Amino acid sequence: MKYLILTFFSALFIQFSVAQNTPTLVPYKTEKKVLDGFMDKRFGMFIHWGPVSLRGTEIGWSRTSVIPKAEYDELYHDFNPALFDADVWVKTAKQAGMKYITITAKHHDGFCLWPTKFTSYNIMNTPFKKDVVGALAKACNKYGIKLCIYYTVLDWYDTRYPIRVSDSKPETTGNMVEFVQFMKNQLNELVTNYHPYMLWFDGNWESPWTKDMGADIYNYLKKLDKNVIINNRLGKGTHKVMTNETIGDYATPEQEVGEINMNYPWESCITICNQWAWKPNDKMKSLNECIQKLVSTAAGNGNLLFNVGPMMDGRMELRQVNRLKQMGAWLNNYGEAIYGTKGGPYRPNSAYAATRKGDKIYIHIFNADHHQISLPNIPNLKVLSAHFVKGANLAFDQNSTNINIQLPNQLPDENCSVIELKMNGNTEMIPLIEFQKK
Ligand code: FHN
Repeated sequence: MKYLILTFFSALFIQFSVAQNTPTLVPYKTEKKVLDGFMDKRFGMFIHWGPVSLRGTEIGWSRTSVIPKAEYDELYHDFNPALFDADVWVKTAKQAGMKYITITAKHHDGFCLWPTKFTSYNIMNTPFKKDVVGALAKACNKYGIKLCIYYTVLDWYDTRYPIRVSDSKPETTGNMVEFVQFMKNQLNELVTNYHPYMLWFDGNWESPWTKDMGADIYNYLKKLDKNVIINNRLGKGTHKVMTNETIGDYATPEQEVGEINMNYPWESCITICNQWAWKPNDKMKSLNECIQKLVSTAAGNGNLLFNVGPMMDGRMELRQVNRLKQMGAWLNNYGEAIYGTKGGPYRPNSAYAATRKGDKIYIHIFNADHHQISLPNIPNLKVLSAHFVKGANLAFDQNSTNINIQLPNQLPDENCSVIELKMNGNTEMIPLIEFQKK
């Protein structure tokens, strides 16, 4: 009954907004406790995959610019990733310390990795003939990893969407009313059949898409599942932060660590190599860079969605799997300083970063060129102890201006050592402080 009343007033609210010719706002937002649970996870796997892996060029973007459109759109006839094993992918994410997986169910090229009833351009019409999204959903459930789905707004394949190639003039043959209904039909399939924890929208920057369409889709999804988390790419404008053009629950800086922000949730999406989809011999980030991206994101109070691009045969590259295993080994030691923490109280910089949880502050050391760390003092809180996480106690002193911690010649971790400061009170409300690097 309660839900019926809410739906009635939501519809009335939307009716009123449209009648007033004002943008339709979203009457229902995802609950804070659901978003807090998402932010506690801190680390997820992004997967960009599709028939384009047969060529090793960028998904969506290489259609026309690198591979002639007609040729790109026929690749699915040869797509047969016989070595695809959803359990292996999910176990790889789990071993890396990742808590959720986001798969490109449909990218800008319009190809669908699930047996959708609403276009024949899908995985069931390839030699592979298996439901990739369904297999991942099953494996995620088996291994306790959250399944999330990437779904692009812009679809350069489906002629109901007016734009055929990025930056080209919209075709008059397009029909956005029909296209939005097509989106709703597919999103209903995805939410009803796979119950994703989060939906990662993309492609909202082209002219046919409007903020009102985004609000309509957001409201539609909230009626299907009030707890599904939705990123900020259903509205218009920047992804980097939340603005009044935003429709969605959290901000999505891309290929960079977002600015520290204690006011609303955000997640940086970054590639382990350079390309989103698999590219032979692509340059892969060093372990040091991978760990520092993860730490700096958590220290900024955000999540890291770290992208891998599986190969045409369904395997992830061994070098990428091994890099992720190394990240998992680091998290086995220092995960308590990442998962379930808040960013700060010190603003991250190139030498140090900080996270906090209850009466603990974690100081992450990227490079310490001295045998002492000197932190600005935190008024009204006293340091009770200092030690490396899972390691040796450290000498420290505290005065009205500084907390000084003595460091050994040899730090425990060459990429990022972590110190736990136990304080005599809760640390989570301390206002942000600049580090001072001596
Ligand atoms: O165009 C896409 C790109 O291919 C990739 O999917 C990234 C991931 O966030 N999003 C868009 C670029 O902003």
